[in-house]
Amino acid sequence: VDASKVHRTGYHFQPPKNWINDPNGPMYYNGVYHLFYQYNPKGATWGNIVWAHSVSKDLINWIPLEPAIYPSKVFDKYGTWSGSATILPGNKPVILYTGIVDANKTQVQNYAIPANMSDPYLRKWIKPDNNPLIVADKNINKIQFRDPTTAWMGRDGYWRVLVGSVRNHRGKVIMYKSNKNFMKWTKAKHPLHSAQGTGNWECPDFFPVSLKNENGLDTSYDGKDVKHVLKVSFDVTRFDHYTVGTYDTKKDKYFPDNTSIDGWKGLGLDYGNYYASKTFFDSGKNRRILLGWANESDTVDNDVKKGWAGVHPIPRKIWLDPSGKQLVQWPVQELETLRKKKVQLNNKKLNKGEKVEIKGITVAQADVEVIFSFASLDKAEPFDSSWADLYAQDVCAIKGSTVQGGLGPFGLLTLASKNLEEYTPVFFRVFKAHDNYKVLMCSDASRSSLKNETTMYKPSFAGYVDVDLADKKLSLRSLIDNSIVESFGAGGKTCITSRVYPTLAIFDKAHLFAFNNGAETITIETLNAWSMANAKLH
Ligand code: DQQ
Repeated sequence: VDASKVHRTGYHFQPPKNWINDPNGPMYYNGVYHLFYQYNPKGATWGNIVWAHSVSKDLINWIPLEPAIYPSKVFDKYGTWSGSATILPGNKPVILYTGIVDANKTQVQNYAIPANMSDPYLRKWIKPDNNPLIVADKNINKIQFRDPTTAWMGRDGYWRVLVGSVRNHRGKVIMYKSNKNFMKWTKAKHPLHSAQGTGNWECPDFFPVSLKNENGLDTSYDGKDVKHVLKVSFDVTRFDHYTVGTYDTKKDKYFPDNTSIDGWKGLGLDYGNYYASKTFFDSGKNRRILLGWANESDTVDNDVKKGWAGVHPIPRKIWLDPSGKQLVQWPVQELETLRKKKVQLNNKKLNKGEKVEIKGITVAQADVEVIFSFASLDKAEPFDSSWADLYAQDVCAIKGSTVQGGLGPFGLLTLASKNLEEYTPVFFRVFKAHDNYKVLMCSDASRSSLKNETTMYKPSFAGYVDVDLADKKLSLRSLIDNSIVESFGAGGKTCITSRVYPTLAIFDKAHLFAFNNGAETITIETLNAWSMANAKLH
Protein backbone atom coordinates (compact mmCIF):
# COMPACT_ATOMS: atom_id res chain seq x y z
CA VAL A 1 0.00 0.00 0.00
CA ASP A 2 1.11 3.57 -0.75
CA ALA A 3 3.11 4.78 2.27
CA SER A 4 1.61 8.28 2.06
CA LYS A 5 -1.94 6.95 2.36
CA VAL A 6 -1.94 4.03 4.75
CA HIS A 7 -1.96 6.04 7.97
CA ARG A 8 -3.58 9.23 6.71
CA THR A 9 -6.62 10.28 8.62
CA GLY A 10 -10.04 10.62 7.03
CA TYR A 11 -11.83 13.12 9.24
CA HIS A 12 -9.03 14.78 11.21
CA PHE A 13 -7.50 18.04 10.06
CA GLN A 14 -4.37 17.72 8.01
CA PRO A 15 -3.13 19.43 4.83
CA PRO A 16 -2.41 17.29 1.70
CA LYS A 17 1.28 17.01 2.58
CA ASN A 18 4.16 18.28 4.73
CA TRP A 19 4.72 19.02 8.40
CA ILE A 20 2.23 20.73 10.70
CA ASN A 21 2.36 21.60 14.37
CA ASP A 22 0.62 24.07 16.70
CA PRO A 23 -2.82 25.52 15.98
CA ASN A 24 -2.44 29.32 15.92
CA GLY A 25 -4.76 32.30 16.29
CA PRO A 26 -8.06 30.41 16.14
CA MET A 27 -11.10 32.68 16.09
CA TYR A 28 -14.73 32.94 15.10
CA TYR A 29 -15.18 36.07 13.07
CA ASN A 30 -18.27 37.20 11.14
CA GLY A 31 -19.65 33.66 10.90
CA VAL A 32 -16.39 32.02 9.86
CA TYR A 33 -13.97 29.89 11.90
CA HIS A 34 -10.33 30.65 11.20
CA LEU A 35 -7.57 28.18 11.86
CA PHE A 36 -3.95 29.12 11.36
CA TYR A 37 -1.25 26.58 12.05
CA GLN A 38 2.50 26.11 12.05
CA TYR A 39 3.37 24.61 8.67
CA ASN A 40 6.48 23.71 6.70
CA PRO A 41 5.68 24.34 3.01
CA LYS A 42 8.85 22.48 2.03
CA GLY A 43 8.73 19.11 3.74
CA ALA A 44 7.57 16.64 6.37
CA THR A 45 9.93 17.73 9.17
CA TRP A 46 9.84 20.88 11.33
CA GLY A 47 11.33 23.99 9.64
CA ASN A 48 10.61 26.98 7.35
CA ILE A 49 7.58 27.66 9.53
CA VAL A 50 4.73 29.81 8.22
CA TRP A 51 1.18 30.43 9.44
CA ALA A 52 -0.89 28.33 7.07
CA HIS A 53 -4.57 29.30 7.03
CA SER A 54 -7.87 27.44 6.63
CA VAL A 55 -11.45 28.57 7.18
CA SER A 56 -14.58 26.65 8.06
CA LYS A 57 -18.26 26.99 8.85
CA ASP A 58 -18.38 23.97 11.16
CA LEU A 59 -14.87 23.27 12.55
CA ILE A 60 -14.84 19.92 10.69
CA ASN A 61 -14.76 20.71 6.96
CA TRP A 62 -12.13 23.27 5.99
CA ILE A 63 -11.21 25.42 2.99
CA PRO A 64 -7.45 25.89 2.58
CA LEU A 65 -6.12 29.37 1.82
CA GLU A 66 -2.66 30.80 1.17
CA PRO A 67 -0.34 31.18 4.19
CA ALA A 68 -1.34 34.31 6.11
CA ILE A 69 1.93 35.12 7.89
CA TYR A 70 5.41 34.17 6.79
CA PRO A 71 8.94 35.49 7.40
CA SER A 72 9.53 38.68 5.43
CA LYS A 73 10.53 41.53 7.74
CA VAL A 74 13.45 42.30 10.05
CA PHE A 75 11.23 41.47 13.00
CA ASP A 76 10.37 37.94 11.77
CA LYS A 77 12.98 37.09 9.16
CA TYR A 78 14.05 33.88 10.91
CA GLY A 79 10.63 32.56 11.82
CA THR A 80 6.94 33.16 12.40
CA TRP A 81 6.10 31.10 15.45
CA SER A 82 2.96 30.57 17.47
CA GLY A 83 0.48 33.12 18.69
CA SER A 84 -3.14 34.06 19.17
CA ALA A 85 -5.94 36.25 17.88
CA THR A 86 -7.83 38.93 19.79
CA ILE A 87 -10.93 40.68 18.53
CA LEU A 88 -10.72 44.34 19.48
CA PRO A 89 -13.73 46.61 20.07
CA GLY A 90 -15.25 47.61 16.75
CA ASN A 91 -14.96 43.96 15.63
CA LYS A 92 -11.31 44.30 14.59
CA PRO A 93 -9.22 41.14 14.68
CA VAL A 94 -5.52 41.36 15.49
CA ILE A 95 -2.99 38.57 15.66
CA LEU A 96 -0.06 38.51 18.06
CA TYR A 97 2.72 36.08 17.10
CA THR A 98 6.35 35.40 17.89
CA GLY A 99 8.92 36.59 15.37
CA ILE A 100 12.43 35.15 15.27
CA VAL A 101 14.84 37.96 14.49
CA ASP A 102 18.26 36.31 14.19
CA ALA A 103 20.13 33.06 13.84
CA ASN A 104 20.41 32.82 17.66
CA LYS A 105 16.61 32.51 17.71
CA THR A 106 16.00 35.78 19.56
CA GLN A 107 12.24 36.10 20.03
CA VAL A 108 9.99 39.18 19.88
CA GLN A 109 6.21 39.58 19.82
CA ASN A 110 4.66 41.08 16.70
CA TYR A 111 1.19 41.91 15.48
CA ALA A 112 -0.60 41.47 12.19
CA ILE A 113 -3.95 42.83 10.96
CA PRO A 114 -6.20 41.95 8.02
CA ALA A 115 -5.31 43.78 4.81
CA ASN A 116 -8.90 43.88 3.66
CA MET A 117 -11.70 43.79 6.19
CA SER A 118 -14.30 43.26 3.49
CA ASP A 119 -12.78 39.90 2.46
CA PRO A 120 -14.97 37.37 4.31
CA TYR A 121 -12.00 34.98 4.60
CA LEU A 122 -9.41 37.58 5.65
CA ARG A 123 -6.90 36.05 3.27
CA LYS A 124 -4.18 38.69 3.44
CA TRP A 125 -2.53 39.98 6.60
CA ILE A 126 -0.29 43.01 7.08
CA LYS A 127 2.58 43.27 9.54
CA PRO A 128 2.89 47.02 10.20
CA ASP A 129 6.26 48.70 10.53
CA ASN A 130 5.88 49.63 14.18
CA ASN A 131 6.63 45.97 15.00
CA PRO A 132 7.87 44.41 17.18
CA LEU A 133 5.40 45.34 19.90
CA ILE A 134 7.21 43.52 22.69
CA VAL A 135 10.91 42.75 23.12
CA ALA A 136 12.65 41.00 26.01
CA ASP A 137 14.28 43.23 28.61
CA LYS A 138 17.59 42.23 30.20
CA ASN A 139 15.88 40.12 32.86
CA ILE A 140 14.21 37.89 30.30
CA ASN A 141 15.69 34.90 28.56
CA LYS A 142 15.14 36.14 25.01
CA ILE A 143 15.50 32.77 23.32
CA GLN A 144 12.73 31.31 25.51
CA PHE A 145 10.16 34.06 25.16
CA ARG A 146 7.23 33.25 22.94
CA ASP A 147 3.66 32.24 22.11
CA PRO A 148 1.54 35.28 23.12
CA THR A 149 -1.97 34.47 24.34
CA THR A 150 -5.27 36.00 23.34
CA ALA A 151 -5.33 39.37 25.14
CA TRP A 152 -8.00 40.36 27.64
CA MET A 153 -9.07 43.75 28.93
CA GLY A 154 -9.24 44.52 32.63
CA ARG A 155 -11.69 46.86 34.33
CA ASP A 156 -9.04 49.58 34.21
CA GLY A 157 -9.30 49.56 30.42
CA TYR A 158 -5.83 48.10 29.93
CA TRP A 159 -5.20 45.09 27.73
CA ARG A 160 -3.21 42.21 29.14
CA VAL A 161 -1.34 39.46 27.37
CA LEU A 162 0.88 36.59 28.52
CA VAL A 163 4.12 35.40 26.97
CA GLY A 164 5.55 32.00 27.91
CA SER A 165 9.11 31.87 29.23
CA VAL A 166 11.61 30.22 31.57
CA ARG A 167 14.64 31.36 33.49
CA ASN A 168 16.81 29.27 35.82
CA HIS A 169 14.33 26.42 35.66
CA ARG A 170 11.45 28.62 36.66
CA GLY A 171 8.72 28.43 34.04
CA LYS A 172 6.56 31.52 33.86
CA VAL A 173 3.92 33.47 32.04
CA ILE A 174 5.14 37.05 31.77
CA MET A 175 2.37 39.65 31.63
CA TYR A 176 2.35 42.80 29.50
CA LYS A 177 -0.19 45.58 29.61
CA SER A 178 -1.21 48.06 26.97
CA ASN A 179 -3.51 51.05 26.78
CA LYS A 180 -6.62 50.84 24.61
CA ASN A 181 -4.83 51.23 21.31
CA PHE A 182 -3.11 47.82 21.79
CA MET A 183 0.20 49.27 20.62
CA LYS A 184 2.07 50.30 23.77
CA TRP A 185 2.97 47.31 25.93
CA THR A 186 4.83 47.43 29.21
CA LYS A 187 5.86 44.53 31.40
CA ALA A 188 3.76 44.08 34.53
CA LYS A 189 5.51 44.02 37.89
CA HIS A 190 5.06 40.25 38.32
CA PRO A 191 4.47 37.34 36.03
CA LEU A 192 0.84 36.20 36.24
CA HIS A 193 2.20 32.90 37.55
CA SER A 194 5.46 30.92 37.69
CA ALA A 195 6.77 27.68 39.17
CA GLN A 196 10.20 26.35 40.04
CA GLY A 197 11.61 23.20 38.51
CA THR A 198 10.14 23.27 35.03
CA GLY A 199 11.25 23.96 31.49
CA ASN A 200 9.77 26.60 29.23
CA TRP A 201 6.03 27.15 29.37
CA GLU A 202 5.13 26.99 25.73
CA CYS A 203 1.80 28.06 24.27
CA PRO A 204 0.19 29.39 27.46
CA ASP A 205 -3.56 29.85 27.47
CA PHE A 206 -5.55 31.72 30.13
CA PHE A 207 -9.33 32.00 30.19
CA PRO A 208 -12.40 32.25 32.41
CA VAL A 209 -14.83 29.35 32.84
CA SER A 210 -18.36 29.58 34.19
CA LEU A 211 -19.30 28.04 37.54
CA LYS A 212 -22.93 28.01 36.42
CA ASN A 213 -23.13 26.18 33.12
CA GLU A 214 -21.30 24.79 30.09
CA ASN A 215 -21.36 28.05 28.16
CA GLY A 216 -18.08 29.64 27.18
CA LEU A 217 -17.07 33.15 28.19
CA ASP A 218 -15.27 35.86 26.32
CA THR A 219 -11.62 35.97 27.41
CA SER A 220 -12.17 39.49 28.83
CA TYR A 221 -15.25 38.44 30.82
CA ASP A 222 -14.88 39.75 34.35
CA GLY A 223 -17.94 38.88 36.39
CA LYS A 224 -18.94 36.73 39.31
CA ASP A 225 -19.34 32.95 39.21
CA VAL A 226 -16.17 32.25 37.30
CA LYS A 227 -12.93 30.40 37.83
CA HIS A 228 -9.88 30.82 35.62
CA VAL A 229 -7.83 28.19 33.87
CA LEU A 230 -4.12 28.43 33.12
CA LYS A 231 -2.86 25.88 30.61
CA VAL A 232 0.78 25.52 29.65
CA SER A 233 2.67 23.14 27.38
CA PHE A 234 5.69 21.66 29.18
CA ASP A 235 8.49 21.59 26.62
CA VAL A 236 10.43 18.91 28.51
CA THR A 237 7.67 16.32 29.04
CA ARG A 238 5.68 17.31 25.93
CA PHE A 239 2.36 17.28 27.79
CA ASP A 240 -0.24 20.02 28.18
CA HIS A 241 -1.15 20.67 31.83
CA TYR A 242 -3.68 22.98 33.39
CA THR A 243 -4.83 24.19 36.75
CA VAL A 244 -8.16 25.66 37.75
CA GLY A 245 -7.81 28.65 40.06
CA THR A 246 -8.57 32.20 40.95
CA TYR A 247 -7.47 35.27 39.04
CA ASP A 248 -6.92 38.14 41.44
CA THR A 249 -7.57 41.08 39.14
CA LYS A 250 -6.21 43.62 41.64
CA LYS A 251 -2.83 41.96 42.08
CA ASP A 252 -2.91 40.64 38.52
CA LYS A 253 -1.92 37.23 39.82
CA TYR A 254 -3.27 33.76 39.33
CA PHE A 255 -3.61 31.33 42.26
CA PRO A 256 -4.20 27.70 41.33
CA ASP A 257 -6.57 25.71 43.52
CA ASN A 258 -4.95 22.70 45.06
CA THR A 259 -7.76 20.29 44.39
CA SER A 260 -6.57 18.24 41.45
CA ILE A 261 -5.66 14.57 41.64
CA ASP A 262 -2.36 15.24 39.87
CA GLY A 263 -1.04 17.72 42.42
CA TRP A 264 0.52 21.14 41.87
CA LYS A 265 1.48 20.48 38.27
CA GLY A 266 -2.20 20.36 37.51
CA LEU A 267 -4.11 17.92 35.42
CA GLY A 268 -3.24 16.57 32.03
CA LEU A 269 -5.41 18.33 29.50
CA ASP A 270 -5.02 15.14 27.50
CA TYR A 271 -2.79 12.36 28.84
CA GLY A 272 -1.61 11.35 25.37
CA ASN A 273 -0.09 12.81 22.27
CA TYR A 274 -1.66 16.26 22.45
CA TYR A 275 0.39 19.44 22.62
CA ALA A 276 0.52 23.19 22.07
CA SER A 277 -3.22 23.45 22.52
CA LYS A 278 -5.17 26.68 22.51
CA THR A 279 -8.76 27.70 23.17
CA PHE A 280 -10.95 30.45 21.78
CA PHE A 281 -14.40 31.78 22.58
CA ASP A 282 -16.94 30.88 19.90
CA SER A 283 -19.44 33.74 20.15
CA GLY A 284 -21.62 32.07 17.50
CA LYS A 285 -22.47 29.09 19.68
CA ASN A 286 -21.50 30.53 23.06
CA ARG A 287 -18.95 27.92 23.83
CA ARG A 288 -15.19 27.70 24.35
CA ILE A 289 -13.39 25.51 21.84
CA LEU A 290 -10.07 23.72 22.38
CA LEU A 291 -7.70 22.93 19.52
CA GLY A 292 -4.46 20.99 19.71
CA TRP A 293 -1.77 19.17 17.78
CA ALA A 294 -1.05 15.43 17.70
CA ASN A 295 2.48 14.84 16.48
CA GLU A 296 3.55 11.63 14.77
CA SER A 297 4.92 8.86 17.00
CA ASP A 298 6.55 7.18 14.03
CA THR A 299 10.20 7.63 13.06
CA VAL A 300 11.31 10.76 11.24
CA ASP A 301 12.37 8.52 8.31
CA ASN A 302 8.85 7.21 8.03
CA ASP A 303 7.41 10.73 8.26
CA VAL A 304 9.59 11.71 5.31
CA LYS A 305 8.55 8.61 3.38
CA LYS A 306 4.89 9.37 4.08
CA GLY A 307 5.48 12.98 3.03
CA TRP A 308 3.43 14.36 5.91
CA ALA A 309 3.55 14.69 9.69
CA GLY A 310 1.13 15.92 12.33
CA VAL A 311 -2.66 16.05 12.57
CA HIS A 312 -5.05 18.13 14.62
CA PRO A 313 -7.40 16.31 16.99
CA ILE A 314 -11.12 17.05 16.57
CA PRO A 315 -11.97 20.47 18.08
CA ARG A 316 -13.45 20.04 21.56
CA LYS A 317 -15.96 22.02 23.50
CA ILE A 318 -14.42 22.69 26.92
CA TRP A 319 -16.08 23.75 30.16
CA LEU A 320 -15.74 23.49 33.95
CA ASP A 321 -17.01 20.33 35.61
CA PRO A 322 -19.75 21.05 38.19
CA SER A 323 -17.28 19.96 40.92
CA GLY A 324 -15.20 23.03 40.00
CA LYS A 325 -12.10 20.85 40.15
CA GLN A 326 -11.46 20.09 36.51
CA LEU A 327 -12.38 20.72 32.91
CA VAL A 328 -14.59 18.54 30.75
CA GLN A 329 -13.97 18.13 27.03
CA TRP A 330 -16.19 16.78 24.29
CA PRO A 331 -15.82 16.64 20.51
CA VAL A 332 -17.83 19.46 18.90
CA GLN A 333 -21.33 18.34 17.99
CA GLU A 334 -20.69 19.23 14.32
CA LEU A 335 -18.54 16.09 14.08
CA GLU A 336 -21.73 14.06 14.22
CA THR A 337 -22.63 15.22 10.69
CA LEU A 338 -19.95 12.78 9.47
CA ARG A 339 -21.61 9.80 11.15
CA LYS A 340 -22.87 7.31 8.56
CA LYS A 341 -23.81 3.69 9.09
CA LYS A 342 -24.57 2.82 12.70
CA VAL A 343 -24.42 -0.41 14.67
CA GLN A 344 -25.67 -0.92 18.21
CA LEU A 345 -25.27 -3.40 21.04
CA ASN A 346 -27.46 -3.49 24.15
CA ASN A 347 -27.25 -5.34 27.42
CA LYS A 348 -24.36 -7.53 26.43
CA LYS A 349 -22.59 -9.28 29.31
CA LEU A 350 -18.86 -9.84 29.19
CA ASN A 351 -17.46 -12.36 31.63
CA LYS A 352 -13.79 -12.52 32.49
CA GLY A 353 -11.74 -13.14 29.34
CA GLU A 354 -14.62 -12.52 26.94
CA LYS A 355 -14.75 -10.14 24.05
CA VAL A 356 -17.33 -9.19 21.46
CA GLU A 357 -16.59 -7.95 17.97
CA ILE A 358 -18.31 -4.81 16.66
CA LYS A 359 -18.95 -5.45 12.99
CA GLY A 360 -20.72 -3.86 10.05
CA ILE A 361 -19.05 -0.43 10.03
CA THR A 362 -15.67 0.94 8.92
CA VAL A 363 -13.96 0.35 12.25
CA ALA A 364 -10.66 1.94 11.14
CA GLN A 365 -12.58 5.22 10.75
CA ALA A 366 -15.31 5.27 13.35
CA ASP A 367 -16.93 7.00 16.30
CA VAL A 368 -17.75 4.65 19.19
CA GLU A 369 -19.76 5.49 22.31
CA VAL A 370 -20.22 2.92 25.03
CA ILE A 371 -21.61 2.73 28.55
CA PHE A 372 -20.26 -0.09 30.72
CA SER A 373 -21.87 -1.12 34.00
CA PHE A 374 -21.08 -3.60 36.76
CA ALA A 375 -22.96 -4.99 39.73
CA SER A 376 -20.40 -4.35 42.44
CA LEU A 377 -17.10 -2.69 43.29
CA ASP A 378 -16.06 -5.50 45.63
CA LYS A 379 -13.60 -7.11 43.26
CA ALA A 380 -11.57 -3.94 42.67
CA GLU A 381 -7.88 -4.77 43.10
CA PRO A 382 -5.90 -3.06 45.86
CA PHE A 383 -3.97 0.01 44.75
CA ASP A 384 -0.31 -0.64 45.48
CA SER A 385 0.88 2.28 47.60
CA SER A 386 4.19 2.37 45.71
CA TRP A 387 2.26 3.42 42.59
CA ALA A 388 1.26 6.69 44.19
CA ASP A 389 4.60 8.16 43.08
CA LEU A 390 4.33 6.84 39.54
CA TYR A 391 2.70 8.49 36.59
CA ALA A 392 -0.57 6.81 35.59
CA GLN A 393 1.20 5.82 32.40
CA ASP A 394 3.73 3.76 34.35
CA VAL A 395 0.92 1.93 36.15
CA CYS A 396 -0.72 1.20 32.80
CA ALA A 397 2.58 -0.22 31.55
CA ILE A 398 2.56 -2.65 34.50
CA LYS A 399 -1.17 -3.41 34.42
CA GLY A 400 -1.88 -3.69 30.70
CA SER A 401 -5.05 -4.94 29.06
CA THR A 402 -3.90 -8.59 29.13
CA VAL A 403 -3.11 -8.56 32.85
CA GLN A 404 -6.21 -10.03 34.46
CA GLY A 405 -7.78 -8.00 37.21
CA GLY A 406 -10.78 -7.69 39.49
CA LEU A 407 -12.93 -4.80 38.27
CA GLY A 408 -11.38 -4.34 34.85
CA PRO A 409 -9.49 -4.12 32.69
CA PHE A 410 -12.47 -3.61 30.38
CA GLY A 411 -12.93 -1.41 27.36
CA LEU A 412 -12.28 -1.40 23.62
CA LEU A 413 -9.62 -2.99 21.48
CA THR A 414 -9.26 -0.49 18.63
CA LEU A 415 -7.34 -0.89 15.35
CA ALA A 416 -6.96 -4.60 16.07
CA SER A 417 -5.80 -7.23 13.60
CA LYS A 418 -7.90 -10.36 13.31
CA ASN A 419 -5.75 -12.46 15.60
CA LEU A 420 -4.64 -9.58 17.81
CA GLU A 421 -1.09 -9.40 16.57
CA GLU A 422 -1.78 -5.66 16.73
CA TYR A 423 -4.26 -3.65 18.78
CA THR A 424 -4.59 -0.42 20.74
CA PRO A 425 -6.65 -1.08 23.85
CA VAL A 426 -8.53 1.79 25.50
CA PHE A 427 -9.74 0.63 28.88
CA PHE A 428 -10.52 1.17 32.54
CA ARG A 429 -9.28 -0.60 35.64
CA VAL A 430 -10.71 0.19 39.05
CA PHE A 431 -8.50 -0.03 42.13
CA LYS A 432 -9.37 0.21 45.77
CA ALA A 433 -7.09 2.60 47.65
CA HIS A 434 -7.41 2.85 51.44
CA ASP A 435 -10.25 5.36 51.50
CA ASN A 436 -11.44 5.63 47.92
CA TYR A 437 -11.51 4.02 44.51
CA LYS A 438 -9.06 4.97 41.81
CA VAL A 439 -10.10 4.63 38.21
CA LEU A 440 -7.24 4.25 35.76
CA MET A 441 -7.91 4.91 32.08
CA CYS A 442 -5.34 3.71 29.53
CA SER A 443 -4.78 4.10 25.81
CA ASP A 444 -1.95 1.67 25.33
CA ALA A 445 0.07 1.80 22.11
CA SER A 446 2.62 -0.81 23.19
CA ARG A 447 1.05 -3.52 20.98
CA SER A 448 -0.28 -1.18 18.31
CA SER A 449 2.14 -2.06 15.53
CA LEU A 450 4.28 -4.99 14.47
CA LYS A 451 6.78 -2.48 13.17
CA ASN A 452 9.44 -2.37 15.81
CA GLU A 453 11.78 0.35 14.70
CA THR A 454 13.51 1.14 17.95
CA THR A 455 12.73 4.83 17.75
CA MET A 456 9.02 4.37 17.18
CA TYR A 457 7.20 5.69 20.22
CA LYS A 458 4.58 3.28 21.61
CA PRO A 459 3.69 4.65 25.04
CA SER A 460 1.10 3.25 27.46
CA PHE A 461 -0.64 6.59 27.91
CA ALA A 462 -2.92 6.81 30.94
CA GLY A 463 -4.64 9.12 33.37
CA TYR A 464 -6.88 8.75 36.41
CA VAL A 465 -10.57 9.53 36.17
CA ASP A 466 -12.08 11.50 39.04
CA VAL A 467 -15.54 9.98 38.79
CA ASP A 468 -18.26 9.01 41.24
CA LEU A 469 -18.85 5.28 40.88
CA ALA A 470 -22.08 5.27 42.90
CA ASP A 471 -24.11 4.38 39.82
CA LYS A 472 -21.58 1.65 38.88
CA LYS A 473 -21.15 2.90 35.35
CA LEU A 474 -18.27 4.13 33.25
CA SER A 475 -18.61 5.61 29.78
CA LEU A 476 -16.09 5.74 26.99
CA ARG A 477 -16.04 7.39 23.59
CA SER A 478 -13.28 6.75 21.06
CA LEU A 479 -12.74 8.55 17.78
CA ILE A 480 -10.77 6.11 15.66
CA ASP A 481 -9.23 7.40 12.45
CA ASN A 482 -6.56 5.17 10.87
CA SER A 483 -3.55 6.39 12.86
CA ILE A 484 -5.20 8.33 15.67
CA VAL A 485 -7.40 7.19 18.55
CA GLU A 486 -8.89 10.00 20.66
CA SER A 487 -10.66 8.75 23.76
CA PHE A 488 -12.94 10.45 26.29
CA GLY A 489 -13.55 8.76 29.63
CA ALA A 490 -16.57 9.47 31.86
CA GLY A 491 -18.11 12.03 29.52
CA GLY A 492 -14.82 13.82 28.82
CA LYS A 493 -13.29 14.08 32.30
CA THR A 494 -10.16 12.24 31.21
CA CYS A 495 -9.00 12.42 27.59
CA ILE A 496 -6.21 10.47 25.90
CA THR A 497 -4.97 10.72 22.32
CA SER A 498 -2.72 8.06 20.80
CA ARG A 499 -1.00 7.92 17.42
CA VAL A 500 -0.50 4.37 16.16
CA TYR A 501 0.75 2.73 12.96
CA PRO A 502 -0.68 -0.74 12.47
CA THR A 503 0.59 -2.84 9.58
CA LEU A 504 -2.17 -5.47 9.53
CA ALA A 505 -5.07 -3.61 11.14
CA ILE A 506 -5.51 -1.12 8.30
CA PHE A 507 -8.61 -0.07 6.33
CA ASP A 508 -11.07 -2.99 6.06
CA LYS A 509 -8.57 -5.36 7.71
CA ALA A 510 -9.03 -3.57 11.02
CA HIS A 511 -11.25 -5.01 13.75
CA LEU A 512 -12.91 -3.54 16.81
CA PHE A 513 -13.80 -5.42 19.99
CA ALA A 514 -15.17 -4.67 23.42
CA PHE A 515 -13.45 -6.80 26.08
CA ASN A 516 -13.34 -7.64 29.75
CA ASN A 517 -10.36 -9.15 31.48
CA GLY A 518 -11.50 -8.76 35.06
CA ALA A 519 -13.22 -11.16 37.46
CA GLU A 520 -16.29 -8.91 37.81
CA THR A 521 -18.74 -9.34 34.92
CA ILE A 522 -19.14 -6.19 32.86
CA THR A 523 -22.32 -5.28 31.00
CA ILE A 524 -22.27 -3.21 27.86
CA GLU A 525 -25.45 -1.27 28.56
CA THR A 526 -25.38 0.40 25.17
CA LEU A 527 -22.78 0.68 22.49
CA ASN A 528 -23.33 2.87 19.45
CA ALA A 529 -20.74 2.90 16.72
CA TRP A 530 -20.75 4.75 13.44
CA SER A 531 -18.74 4.64 10.25
CA MET A 532 -17.27 8.09 9.78
CA ALA A 533 -17.20 9.83 6.40
CA ASN A 534 -14.16 11.80 5.26
CA ALA A 535 -14.15 15.48 6.14
CA LYS A 536 -13.71 17.95 3.27
CA LEU A 537 -10.25 19.37 3.72
CA HIS A 538 -9.16 20.49 0.26
N1 DQQ B 1 6.03 25.49 18.45
C1 DQQ B 1 6.31 26.82 17.94
C2 DQQ B 1 6.70 27.61 19.12
C3 DQQ B 1 6.10 26.88 20.26
C4 DQQ B 1 6.27 25.45 19.86
C5 DQQ B 1 7.34 26.73 16.86
C6 DQQ B 1 5.35 24.52 20.58
O1 DQQ B 1 6.23 28.95 19.02
O2 DQQ B 1 6.70 27.19 21.49
O3 DQQ B 1 6.88 25.98 15.75
O4 DQQ B 1 5.11 23.34 19.86
